[in-house]
Amino acid sequence: MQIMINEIKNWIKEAADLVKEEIAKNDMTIDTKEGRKDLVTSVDKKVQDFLVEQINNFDPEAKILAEEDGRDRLTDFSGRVFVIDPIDGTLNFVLEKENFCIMIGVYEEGKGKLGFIYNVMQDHLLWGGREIGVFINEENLTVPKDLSLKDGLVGMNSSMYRKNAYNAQIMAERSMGVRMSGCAGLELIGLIEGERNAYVSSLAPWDYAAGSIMLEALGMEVSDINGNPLKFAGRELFMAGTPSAYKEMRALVEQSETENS
Ligand code: 2AM
Ligand code: CA
Repeated sequence: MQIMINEIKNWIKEAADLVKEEIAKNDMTIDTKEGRKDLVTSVDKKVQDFLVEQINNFDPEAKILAEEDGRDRLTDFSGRVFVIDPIDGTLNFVLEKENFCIMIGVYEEGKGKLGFIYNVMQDHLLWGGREIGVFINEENLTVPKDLSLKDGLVGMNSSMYRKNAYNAQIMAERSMGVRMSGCAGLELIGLIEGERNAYVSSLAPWDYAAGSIMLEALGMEVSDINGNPLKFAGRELFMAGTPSAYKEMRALVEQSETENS
């Protein structure tokens, strides 16, 4: 496992250098996917191609689930699976040139083994898993405090908040405040480091894979909004939090469903 950890760290650092070079060149192409706010750039594709090539060289048998280039569906999770988001927070990448991440999750026989989230512009790598614990760069991370909903900041997607979906506005009201970074990786880093108590958003598997592995290693709760295991099949409502905040938020979700039925 140590060999694989070192390999993946090297790939991520090389991918990040590639991203920084592309920012400096300032000639990336930007296309839309499913609407004017759903962007993909030539850099997302270059980074994904680079990571796919490294994975194929390292383990030709491994399967890959990744956001771009028609690799976004996988039904067979047997063996080793790499789940990749080449750039998480593409809108931030394009508009802010910061606040985006590169993420890789490694699964073996359907079980989360290793997660990596790299905040590229801050040179901040979170990595780890159940067997080895979680690290920030080379520093071992301790399990964050079990913050209750009222004692911390909740990460939330803006549309859920606006529509008060699943009592999202009440979750926000009961917390210390809401944060919306536009980057799932940053929200998940916040939770892993104990700077957030929960995160709820509509996410795809490559948005939540790496973070879920590290959160579970730290004893945090991770599921879909109804408390069921995540499906790794398209976008779904993701919910994660400290045990206390998660429990309170799940109760608010259930309450909203009773009120609406
Ligand atoms: P992405 O940049 O890799 O697409 C923004 O709220 C966060 O949610 C980002 O991490 C973004 O990841 C993710 N996300 C997933 N699907 C999205 C969508 N259809 N529109 C906007 N953000 C999406
Ligand atoms: Ca992406």
